[in-house]
Amino acid sequence: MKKLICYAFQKLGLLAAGLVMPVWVMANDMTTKYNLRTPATAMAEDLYTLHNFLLVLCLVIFVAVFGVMFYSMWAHRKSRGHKSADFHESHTVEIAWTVVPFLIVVVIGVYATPIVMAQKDTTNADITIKATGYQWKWGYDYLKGEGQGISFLSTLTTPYEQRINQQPKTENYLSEVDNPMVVPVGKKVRIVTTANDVIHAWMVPAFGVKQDAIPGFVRDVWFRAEKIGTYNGHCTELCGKDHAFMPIVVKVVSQEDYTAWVDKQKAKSAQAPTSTQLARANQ
Ligand SMILES: [Cu+2]
Repeated sequence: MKKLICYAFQKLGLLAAGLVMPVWVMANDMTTKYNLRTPATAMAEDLYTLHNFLLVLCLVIFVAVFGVMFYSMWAHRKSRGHKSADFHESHTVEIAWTVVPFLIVVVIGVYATPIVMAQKDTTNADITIKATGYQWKWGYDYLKGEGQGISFLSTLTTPYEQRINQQPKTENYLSEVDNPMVVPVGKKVRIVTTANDVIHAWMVPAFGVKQDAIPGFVRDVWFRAEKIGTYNGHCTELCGKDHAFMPIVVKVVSQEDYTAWVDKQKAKSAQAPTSTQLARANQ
C-alpha cells in the first residue's frame, strides 16, 4: 500500500513538473523578451521597481472594481427578485469615491516624486556631453570633463540591403553605428540634448534616460552606468522618414579604457586638417 502511494505521488510529481516546466520556461522567455531592459543604473532600477509597483496597484484596482461589479450583477440579478438599489445623493458613497482615489494618487505621488526629482538633478556631473539630433543621425560633443573637445557624428551602419530584405538581417540590425558614444563606468554623465532641424529624443532604456532634443532649446538628463557593456537606444520622437534609422549606441568602458579612448580621439583630431585648412587647400 505504502509503495503504491509513493508510486502515485512520484507519477503525480512528474506530471506536475511536466505541466509546470513548459509554462515556467515560456513565462521566463516572455519576461526577457517583453519586459523592460535590464537596468544598468540605479535610476533605471528605481524606475523598474516603480513600474512594477504601479502595475500591481492597477491590477489590484482592476480586480477589486470589476470583482464588485460582476458580483453585484450576478448576486442581485432580477431573476432572484432583487430590486435596483438607489444611491442617489448618498454622502457615504460620494465621500468614498472621492477619498479613495485621492489616497491612491497621494501614495503614487509620495513614491514617484523623489524619483522624478532625482532624474532632474544634473548637478556635479563628471562629464558633460551634448547630443544633437539631426535628420537622421546623432552628433556628440564632449563639452566638459575628461575628453572635453571631442566631437563626432554617430551614424547607422546597417547596410541598406538588410532593410529591404535583400540581405539576411544581422544580430545588431538597426542598432549599430560607426561611432558610438563612449563613457567611463561609475561616472556621472550629463547629456545636454538639442536638435538641428526637427524634434528628436535621446533615449537609452537601460539607463532610465529619455529626453526630447528640441531645436533652439537645451534640455538635460544624466546617468551613472554601473556595468561595463554596450547599451542601445533609439530616437523616440517621430522625426521624419528615417526616424527608425538613427540609433543610439553607448559604450560603457573602464576608466583606463576611457582615458586610452580619449587620447586616441585627441591624436586623431590633432592630425586631421581643420575645416579652415581644407578650405584653403581647395583654393
Ligand atoms: Cu530623430
